[in-house]
Amino acid sequence: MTTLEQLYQAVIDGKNKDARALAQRALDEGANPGDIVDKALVPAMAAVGERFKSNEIFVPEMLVAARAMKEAMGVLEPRLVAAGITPKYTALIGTVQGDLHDIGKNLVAVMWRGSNFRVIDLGSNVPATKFVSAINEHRPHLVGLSALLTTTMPAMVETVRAIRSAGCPPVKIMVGGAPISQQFADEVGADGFAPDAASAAEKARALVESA
Ligand code: B1M
Repeated sequence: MTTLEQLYQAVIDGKNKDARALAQRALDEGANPGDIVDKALVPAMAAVGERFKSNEIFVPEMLVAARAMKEAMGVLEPRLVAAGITPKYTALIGTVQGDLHDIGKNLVAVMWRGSNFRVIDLGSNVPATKFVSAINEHRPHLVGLSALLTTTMPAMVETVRAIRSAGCPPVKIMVGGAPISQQFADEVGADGFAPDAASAAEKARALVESA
């Protein structure tokens, strides 16, 4: 197996020390840091997402793989920055006001990072006004809203409305969370919905690439 193939497998297996060492070895062997991301880390997280979607693995395995990816990125990031290679797309994400659930939102953020997005995580219990000011500040391509409570679905409606009416720079809006459906996304005027973190990564790319 090549070093990149070993790195791909180490991320899937959640072996964070190996992932770090293999990323360093790939650099030492002369691999381009952008290629290491594109040919090993992004495909590994995509494979993890597919296994999660088909219930072959569950949240803990996904988080362990994400940690391994983060370790490898720790080695690559200084080289990527030095080479002026930054992710092409920026995304904001947060759980809407009144809602403290953040595990699913964090997984979506992981999968977006694994798809080579720069992700700014606003956390949970985020008021609509904070989404609006963050969009104005960071000018993301995509904003993701998560809600886990039926009682916070109105806050999602309010947040989409605030973003659309505040004269923000153009941005795609994706919504998700256990009580959210495609029908609800259509009703609130979101651009996209995803039922899980792996689909959220696929949907994110489709939305920003179609813009
Ligand atoms: Co809460 N809770 N909780 N809780 N909690 C639920 C959601 C609930 C279904 C439990 C139940 O009653 N059976 C229920 C909601 C009922 C409803 O509204 N229909 C509930 C309740 C009622 C509450 C409280 C009100 C309880 C109380 O205090 N009386 C309270 C509310 C607090 C608040 O938010 N204001 C509360 C509190 C909590 C804890 C703080 C204890 C804790 C949260 C800890 C944390 O997140 N840091 C908690 C937890 C852990 C849960 C359960 C057990 C698990 C949620 C979770 O993390 N799932 C949950 C019951 C359950 O689901 N079994 C429950 C795992 C996670 C990976 O899945 O978040 O669905 P999920 O994310 C998925 C998808 O939904 C999707 O991708 C993710 C990964 O595949 N997704 C997106 C999520 N966001 C997305 C965004 C996208 C796209 C996809 O695009 C942007």
